[in-house]
Amino acid sequence: MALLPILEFPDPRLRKLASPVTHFDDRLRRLVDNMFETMYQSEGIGLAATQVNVHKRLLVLDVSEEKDSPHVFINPEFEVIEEELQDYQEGCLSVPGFFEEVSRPRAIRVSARDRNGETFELEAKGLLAVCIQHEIDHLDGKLFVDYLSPLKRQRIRSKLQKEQRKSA
Ligand code: GNR
Ligand code: NI
Repeated sequence: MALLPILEFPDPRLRKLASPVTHFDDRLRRLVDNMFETMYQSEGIGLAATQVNVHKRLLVLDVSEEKDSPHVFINPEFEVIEEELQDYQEGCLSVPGFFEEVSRPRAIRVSARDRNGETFELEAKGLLAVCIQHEIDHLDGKLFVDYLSPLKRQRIRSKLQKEQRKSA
């Protein structure tokens, strides 16, 4: 297995639209394994392929306390089943060190394929619903900072760019 480098805001590659996965092969399963390893090592609860510069529609997540509930979603789609919004203090491995409140629909129904290409459906609420919506946004080139005011987003951008210049 291998750790994959994570792109950081404002990297323009985070804005790419991911395309559907068409081949459910060993190469895909290796990518999934490497994404899990990268997510757990970074102490994230989710990771979208876009964040590791692979522009395919797949994401991994594990929102459990025990870190024993890995889930893969390939070509995921969702519909809102409860329009009422919930606020959650979101963070992102691609926006390190910043946490801000974002409002999203409370409950969703998701359909996706697993690593073998089998379709499945689930209903999600709470943190799982937040995380799935956050990850699908990544596949569409969207970041949680896009929901913030332009002023907040600009401040985050400047601070991160400064950090990135230091470590480059
Ligand atoms: O690790 C993560 N924590 C988190 C907290 C609140 C809302 C969403 C997230 S997802 C994030 C990992 C990540 O960046 N996934 O794309
Ligand atoms: Ni993220």
